[in-house]
Amino acid sequence: MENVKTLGEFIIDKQQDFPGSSGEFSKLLSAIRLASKIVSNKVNKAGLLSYIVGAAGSENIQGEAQQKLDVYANNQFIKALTARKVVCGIASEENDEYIPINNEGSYIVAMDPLDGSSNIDVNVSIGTIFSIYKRVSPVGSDLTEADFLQKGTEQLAAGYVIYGSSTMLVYTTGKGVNGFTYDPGIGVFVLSHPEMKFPTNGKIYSMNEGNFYRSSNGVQEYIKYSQTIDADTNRPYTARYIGSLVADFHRNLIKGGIYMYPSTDNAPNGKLRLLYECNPLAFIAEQAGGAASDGKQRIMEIDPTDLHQRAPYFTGNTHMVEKVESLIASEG
Ligand code: P6P
Repeated sequence: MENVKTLGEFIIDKQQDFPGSSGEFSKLLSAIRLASKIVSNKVNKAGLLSYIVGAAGSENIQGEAQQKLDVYANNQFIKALTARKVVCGIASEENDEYIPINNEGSYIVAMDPLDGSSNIDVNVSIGTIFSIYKRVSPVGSDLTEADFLQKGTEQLAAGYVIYGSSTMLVYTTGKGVNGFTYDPGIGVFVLSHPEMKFPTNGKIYSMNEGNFYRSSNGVQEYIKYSQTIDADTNRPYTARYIGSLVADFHRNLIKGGIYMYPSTDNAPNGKLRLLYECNPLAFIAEQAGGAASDGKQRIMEIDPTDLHQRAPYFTGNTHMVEKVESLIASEG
């Protein structure tokens, strides 16, 4: 294990990036690290533990059947974050209302504890997505919804955990993006992908093309653009869609590409949730030299009005996001 930096060491090294934080922020990231290990352990056994796999018999606010692993992951992250006493409240995809934790805490967490959970039973990679803010209400007071309805530009940190062929934790605190791979043999995340950046040119596009005719003309034009043969601009692009946001985003971050979940005629605001899917991945995308948009504006500039609001979403290489934005703009 010579010359290997663990996530724990990395968090401590970077602590000076948070002047005035007496290690509170490090405690928060350590709680996420712990819960990620616990969830990874269960996800990797999902097929074996019949009590884990399959629907929990309940539904989340979106009316989606909650998988038992959803509920398990949600509980593990809430428990770990509560134990560290630095978090004042949590907004989770799995909870209709925000969860007050500790009025003395300074930090807000918005999370999708297990995104893509419909893929659990078919053994496809799934992920956790998290976003961290400073509360806006005074420490010691009761939380208000305003503490959660902050623009993505106010994020202190954001990241995701991908439970795939290996488990990785990728996060940013606004000073670049770093990826850590979990070594279950010794129970530590080790720095495996320092200073992650999108490759200069992306040529992968990720979208559920079943929505092609439900999408706007600009989006349809972009799909056709991606499929057009033009050697000078590396086209046709390659279509890759896993149907698990974290997996599609992570592949595009490493190989270059764009992920799109546009507005459709049956879902005018798209499917993805602004607070705990779009904004955290947008922070990472921008820190990695990419972009994230709702098709018309920088996604992190959107002023949220609801915990679970959705937004059309385009994220990845800047040249690809800008191209689809220009085609949407020319729709008139
Ligand atoms: P569709 C999973 O439910 C999710 O939120 C993302 O992880 C994924 O990219 C998307 O929805 C898939 O949605 O409509 O293509 O099945």
